Amino acid sequence: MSDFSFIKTSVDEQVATIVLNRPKVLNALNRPMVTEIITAMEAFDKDEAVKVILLRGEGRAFAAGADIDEMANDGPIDFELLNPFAEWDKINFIKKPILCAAHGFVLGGGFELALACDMMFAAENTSFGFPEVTLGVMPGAGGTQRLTKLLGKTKALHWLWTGDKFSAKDALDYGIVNRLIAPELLQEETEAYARRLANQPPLSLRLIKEAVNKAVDHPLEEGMQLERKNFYLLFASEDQKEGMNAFLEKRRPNFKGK
Ligand code: DAK
Repeated sequence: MSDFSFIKTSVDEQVATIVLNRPKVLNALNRPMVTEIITAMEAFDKDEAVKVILLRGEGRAFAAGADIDEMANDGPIDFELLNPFAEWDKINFIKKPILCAAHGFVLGGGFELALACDMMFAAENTSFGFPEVTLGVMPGAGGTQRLTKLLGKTKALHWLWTGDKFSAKDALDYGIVNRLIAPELLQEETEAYARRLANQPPLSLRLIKEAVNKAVDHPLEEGMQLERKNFYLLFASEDQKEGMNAFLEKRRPNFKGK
């Protein structure tokens, strides 16, 4: 995967990293860049050597939003014909854990991309926000929905209506961010966490992800049924036998993802 123009990718110790790489424009997300991110995610999702996907930004920001230059002259028919949301929707189908290391600015579409990840770690100096309202538009790639599910209606409306930026501390208090980290340690600590997940049994991670996502959007009974199905399924895995035998034999398990 070396043919990318707007991202960089690498794999180390079963952790695949995707780096947003348009630092001169604070990683503003143009359409080819979004396609590259999704292409890389889908390839890593199928790659047996990868257990966890990590997303971060080069330069001063994670991403300061969608590329305003690119969309300034767009009309609704352009969107209908280009169908750009189809690309974004594909993130929802990635089965492996996706971690986001956020820093600098996490705005607009950049915030929507970060919220589409499973967990977010943020540098203490990060600013979050949805400034779309100040441009005469509104978030369109899940921002109103994901923010409201996390914050509740009244807080979400405040940030979406004003377009104000909020701090990393606010993001932590709202449950948007898992942990705040000193900026110089963000990459190292997020990678360490990713490696920790990479050593967990991969089938458990993916079926837990599916069940937890079900809890966000569906009634309890439906979620419980999926949880039970996934629970049964894991007893068909070699890793279940290995994990339980290792416990009984008082040794460390060697998980294979099978
Ligand atoms: N788009 C294009 N260029 C951007 C950009 C953006 N979102 N954000 C920053 N840049 C560029 C700046 O124009 C500047 O370029 P030069 O002038 O150097 O050529 C360079 O990055 C550095 O930015 P600044 O000089 O402004 O840096 P400052 O530190 O002074 O300010 C800032 C940083 C983040 C406060 C400021 O750059 C800023 O306000 N940026 C815009 C933030 C914003 O409004 N973002 C929301 C965009 S709307 C969709 C999916 C999603 C979306 C839309 C459609 N589909 C699937 C259809 C999402 C929409 C949005 O995100």
